[in-house]
Amino acid sequence: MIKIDANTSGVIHDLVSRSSKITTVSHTHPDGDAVGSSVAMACWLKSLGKDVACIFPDSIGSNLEFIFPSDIRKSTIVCTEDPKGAEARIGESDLIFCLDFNAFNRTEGLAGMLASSKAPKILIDHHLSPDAASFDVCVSETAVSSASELAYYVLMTMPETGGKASRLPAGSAKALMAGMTTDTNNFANSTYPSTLRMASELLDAGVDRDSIVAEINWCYGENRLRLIGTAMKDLMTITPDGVSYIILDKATLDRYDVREGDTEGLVNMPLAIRGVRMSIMLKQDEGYFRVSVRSKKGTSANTLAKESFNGGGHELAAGGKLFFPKDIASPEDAAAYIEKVTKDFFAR
Ligand SMILES: [Mn+2]
Repeated sequence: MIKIDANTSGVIHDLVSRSSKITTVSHTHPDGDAVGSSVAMACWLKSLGKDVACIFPDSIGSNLEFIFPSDIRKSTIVCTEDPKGAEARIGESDLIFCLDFNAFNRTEGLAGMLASSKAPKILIDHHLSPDAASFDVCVSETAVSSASELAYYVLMTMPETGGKASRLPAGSAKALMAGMTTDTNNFANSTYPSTLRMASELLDAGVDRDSIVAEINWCYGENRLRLIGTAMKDLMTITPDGVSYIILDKATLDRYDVREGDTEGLVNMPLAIRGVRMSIMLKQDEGYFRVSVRSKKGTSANTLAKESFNGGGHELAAGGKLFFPKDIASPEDAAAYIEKVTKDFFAR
């Protein structure tokens, strides 16, 4: 069961009380949990009268826009769109909340700005091996569903809520439920007793879960389903070790006009096959593939992502990058690379 110790909670509350310009930062390619935990903290800080901004390294999928109240969206900066704005904001912040990532390099373009910022930094995260030295306060737990869940329990220890979800600003309550729901795939994975308790308390406090689930699941364009059809029928390969892999190259991404968020969840689908132990998806970008790895219990997605894809994350859900020409000579070599590294991985 999660327990935010009183000392940590007191330090966080003191830092917040002493600060007026407070900024949240989350990871590159923000997912529902990155946005949910950021918006939840921002709404709470705003309710305390703070000057708040959320910063994300790059663009937010249109499917996640529903999480933002309009005032928070207005004070949100996307670094790739406004790097100077992001730098200025980080420079003038007197406190920074770092949400849903474990090391500055997960924020790409923001990493240097965070490293040179003198502001105290509070980490709230659920990934393995946080780079604790970079943060002044570390709230890091891996046995939770999401950063949103941890943020919820941090907020519950604040005197303003007194442990009552009904005292959260409505925007925080909704964002926390949304972030937890996306990171658990609607309670399909990494669901703990504390996760269900949080969900129950938020429901009791009046959060409209049905509309959140509808926003998450029913918000895609036709292109996404057409892409999934092609991916499953023509692009999925399954190796003798039970590794499924799908490579979305540039031509495929262009043909289906794939935008941020369109491939969400696709990597989980091959795990539905009984004999598949691990699923890998590659998505081509400039000079590298974005890599997602998922696995079933007993197989470590984190280890493979760390060893072979310059990444890491959670035991059963991790990510990374495969660079060309550094790791493979050209994009066409990706399939052979996956076959080789997974064969070696399962051979030991
Ligand atoms: Mn997360």
